[in-house]
Amino acid sequence: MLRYWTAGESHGKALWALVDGFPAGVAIETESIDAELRRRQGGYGRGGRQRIETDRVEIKSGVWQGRSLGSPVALEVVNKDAKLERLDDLERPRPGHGDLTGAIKYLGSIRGVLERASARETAARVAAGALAKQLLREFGITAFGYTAELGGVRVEPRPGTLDEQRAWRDSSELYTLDPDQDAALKTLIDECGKEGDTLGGVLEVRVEGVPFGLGTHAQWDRKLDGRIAQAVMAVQAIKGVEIGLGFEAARRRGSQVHDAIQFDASERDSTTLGYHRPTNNAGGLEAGMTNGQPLLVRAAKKPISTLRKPLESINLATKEAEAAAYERSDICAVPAAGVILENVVAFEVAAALVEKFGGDSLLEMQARWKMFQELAKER
Ligand code: EPS
Repeated sequence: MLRYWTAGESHGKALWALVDGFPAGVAIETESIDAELRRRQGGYGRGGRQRIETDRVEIKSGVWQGRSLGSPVALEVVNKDAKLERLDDLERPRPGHGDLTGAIKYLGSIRGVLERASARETAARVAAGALAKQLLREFGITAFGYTAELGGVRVEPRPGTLDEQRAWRDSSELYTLDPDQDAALKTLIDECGKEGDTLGGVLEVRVEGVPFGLGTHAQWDRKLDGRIAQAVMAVQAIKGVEIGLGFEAARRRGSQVHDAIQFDASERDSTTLGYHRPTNNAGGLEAGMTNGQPLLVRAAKKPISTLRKPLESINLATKEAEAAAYERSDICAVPAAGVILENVVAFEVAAALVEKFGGDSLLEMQARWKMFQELAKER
């Protein structure tokens, strides 16, 4: 079973991810994890913290001579802005953050909650996901996340190959698939910032090269759509998740929703096994199992809850009405959310891959993947 936990406070010494159940024999490069951490720090609209940090991973265990050992992999991202011991508590909880609810639930400080609720924790999740991607790469599976909407403005992806789209995304400061719209979106962010406000958006993640049969229909907590939805919803500030057509499916008739099934023996590849679906409204998942089509996941991110022009709140000490506290923050972290979601979705796909094809070593997994393809041809 491939799984992970994270630890660490936003201004503590470091963030950690502990990845358990990662198969042996996978070539691991630190650089590709660092590249994801760098992307997470980027995107127009971020705050001062990202100028302080240069996130880098240190692999503390589970890798020897560049390959995974099959033992737990401990990942560390050091915080340059480690100052937790010197920070005071807050008295005026920010609406939308965990400040009020956490302080009441734990009968403690706001600081003790916000430090862990902060989206800085996602650096550890990105590191774990970027490690999982190195396993996916061995099977030709790629996850790709981008900004689809920002502050209510939809950015239609320019049609193109995955490589072209990756190049557009990586040249867009908002990580959209149409860099020509950057200027308008940057103006929107600047104007919002001047008003002391924040912006949300919609992210999409596509996973290509996913074989048939990851996840299962047989038990609710092993359905892959459910697991992906949990991983995505559990990212800070995410308020909605859709798979494939998502909510739009509810508005259409069945004939306009379900993807017809076609077969062409000459097009048998390791992913589709020759089955062709002219549409992918299911987003690659039927009955909680992958169906050989790309996974399509969409998520809604609310605007960051720390506002420079603060909302109405209460001073917890006096119970008097006061404006919420303001700490350095971002105007818009939507592009970063696309990186985070790409990596958390990749992790869930990797976990389902390990579950289906056996986990001790990469070689064993590859042999079982091949055997499954042979057997599936008979079906
Ligand atoms: C973040 C680091 C944080 C915030 C932001 C995300 O750093 P600091 O609090 O030191 O500025 O900028 O946190 C939040 C959005 C939040 O809700 O707490 C990061 O590295 O992503």
